Amino acid sequence: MERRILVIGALGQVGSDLVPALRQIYGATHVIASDLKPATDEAGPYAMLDCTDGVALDELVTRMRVGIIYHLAALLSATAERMPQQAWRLNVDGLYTVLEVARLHRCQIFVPSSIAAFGPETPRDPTPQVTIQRPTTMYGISKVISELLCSYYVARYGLDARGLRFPGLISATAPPGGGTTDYAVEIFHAALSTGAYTCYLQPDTRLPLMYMADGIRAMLELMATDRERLRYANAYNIQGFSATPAELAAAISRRIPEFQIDYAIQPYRQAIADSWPHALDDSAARADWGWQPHYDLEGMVDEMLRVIRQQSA
Ligand code: AKB
Repeated sequence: MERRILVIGALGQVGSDLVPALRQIYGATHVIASDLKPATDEAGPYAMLDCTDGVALDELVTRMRVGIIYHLAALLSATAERMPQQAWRLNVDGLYTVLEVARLHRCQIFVPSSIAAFGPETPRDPTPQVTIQRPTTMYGISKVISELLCSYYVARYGLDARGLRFPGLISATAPPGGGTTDYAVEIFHAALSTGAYTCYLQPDTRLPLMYMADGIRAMLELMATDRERLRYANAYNIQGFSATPAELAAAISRRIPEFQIDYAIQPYRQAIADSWPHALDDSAARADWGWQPHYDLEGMVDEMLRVIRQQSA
């Protein structure tokens, strides 16, 4: 029997889109979803799991013959700033536990990084693949540690660890929860339900963003690429497009003319966004494994409105 795929943090924003995509490709029984909470559907095998519990994880990987792990469990930037101790425990201790199990069972592993791995001293327009990384948030610090720890396991143990520096991901499937880029998802639901949205970032705050379908495809493509081709296996810059809240609102207004946006700035989230890149240079990903986004701002807005309308029909 072929070794199976385990998704840790399967009920989160990325996992909610990744698990169905993996099940479509590899078959439902080959993809085990896991999270802290009970299962929300019966579409395939599911395990309740706290990824900081190494014994439980080891038992699951052994019993289910897991060969590939997507480790998505993490507190996002805004929540991590409110609860830095919990963020360290999940984002750093949790990753260490998962890497150890991956090492012992020789699993291939995907670990997402983020634009948060950069800080105010990083060149931001665009941010190069290799550059200064001195983030000022607990989430960002945990992402730099995660990149370095994965590199260590690759160099020291030959582990096949891979990852992407994700921009703000936009999806209609599941809400992000606790990030700085959550506005880019909330705005669509608000536009279609009340016709108005109050944004917590300044209208001119430019950030790299990506439609989730591109993010899922990027993960699958990276994991399928020959290892020898990957110069930066566990931390590739990728982005779909860059936009400000005002540009996003204008794109929505072109389709929903009555849509209104106003701004009530949350200083802590604004400070996080101000320390992040405006755009990422993703030329290394394009050169090494053929990365190419399919959705620009307009394509993403069309798709988000179409999918949310379909969900509520
Ligand atoms: C967040 O806003 O914290 C995340 C991220 C950019 O990693 N969406």
